[in-house]
Amino acid sequence: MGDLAINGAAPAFEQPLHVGRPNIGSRDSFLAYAETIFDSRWLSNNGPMVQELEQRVADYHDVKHCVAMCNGTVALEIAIRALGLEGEVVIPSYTFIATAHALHWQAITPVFADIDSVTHTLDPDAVRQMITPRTSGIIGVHLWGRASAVEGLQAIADEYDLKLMFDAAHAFGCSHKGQMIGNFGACEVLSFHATKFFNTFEGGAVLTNDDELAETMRLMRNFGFSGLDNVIHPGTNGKMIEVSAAMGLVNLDAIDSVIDANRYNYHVYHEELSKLTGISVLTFDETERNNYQYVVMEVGEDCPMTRDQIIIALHAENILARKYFWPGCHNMKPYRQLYPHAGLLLANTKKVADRGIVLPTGTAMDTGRIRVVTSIIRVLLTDKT
Ligand code: T4K
Repeated sequence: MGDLAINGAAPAFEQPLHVGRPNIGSRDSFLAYAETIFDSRWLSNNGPMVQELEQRVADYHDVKHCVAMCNGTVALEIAIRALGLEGEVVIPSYTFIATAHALHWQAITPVFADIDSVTHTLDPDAVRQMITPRTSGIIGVHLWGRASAVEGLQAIADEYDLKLMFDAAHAFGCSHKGQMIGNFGACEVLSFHATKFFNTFEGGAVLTNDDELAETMRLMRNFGFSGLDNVIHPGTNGKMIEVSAAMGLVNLDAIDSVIDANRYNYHVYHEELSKLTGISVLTFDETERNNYQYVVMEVGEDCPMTRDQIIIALHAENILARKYFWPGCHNMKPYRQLYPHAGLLLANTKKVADRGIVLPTGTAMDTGRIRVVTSIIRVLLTDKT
């Protein structure tokens, strides 16, 4: 086909379409908050805006505590430490590298268990296989905002006396069986990175109903200080700054419209792409609350093109689709060298990581652009059949 950029035509889009283009609420409100920050000269250290954001995020998730942090990775590290994880912790390999690094960084061994190829989240039976006398915990990841097998993982944690926590970086505003994320396991960790549908520039938080755990994490994120000159706990600097909290407050005000845009985009993609054979779009349980922030297309075995061929063709059109979280953490350094045989037990991880394509969505997209993206995919696939 001569009208495709891979065949020499001009790209469909002059400017690149990114996955993870930030959603930004009212600029005027943000600038007003910034004036308040400057006037008050209160920039960091658990300021009033951080406290307000924590209260609102906790209320939003119907959970007792939200402990805001400077990013999701530090939030993971602090939660892992506050829970007293050590030795080995079972996690999926099919996740963002931060889940594994947050453990390795603290000399804890991430043990990769396989996922379910339909849900893309940890398969409890695979987790069970990986438990040893050194195992202290499990970290489930609510990938794409779809809840992990919460009950299955909790049952294993109870049986083996393990700590269970969740990496909920994708799951802000999502629910499981009618209950908001934040209420499962000992605690759940959110990311507010710029590319997440709810952002604070950089940021993250831990949600928990455990008073003691929340208090420990509050100490840990502020060097262990309890009042002036009084350090009562080991700690680090995990504090969120006021300007980040201000961005969070502004983006919380806009959250319903962002979710509406994401939901609408997802439905347009789903409707258009489900007409094609060889590919499918990952669905969400419409009876739950979803943020629809990731639109994930899966390339089936009957697809006339490989996933990588489709990605190359889309990139040529300036559609910067992504192959998150290929090739799996176990295939990245240092884990590839440390555990060279990990892949032997990760067949579903490989299968899923090799066929996923994440498409641009969010408020930077609209129906017109999405229809161009889907028609390019249609032409690509039809041309090959
Ligand atoms: N656990 C899970 C399951 C996670 O997915 C993540 C983060 C974490 C833990 C850790 O949370 P944080 O410590 O990050 O809070 C992104 C993000 O950097 C990362 O936060 C996120 N997961 C991951 C899934 O995606 P990349 O590889 O997409 O690259 P990045 O950040 O360069 O952004 C992608 C594209 O977005 C850029 O090409 C352009 C666009 N973009 C990006 C930024 C930052 C913008 O248009 N504006 C921007 O400001 O990693």
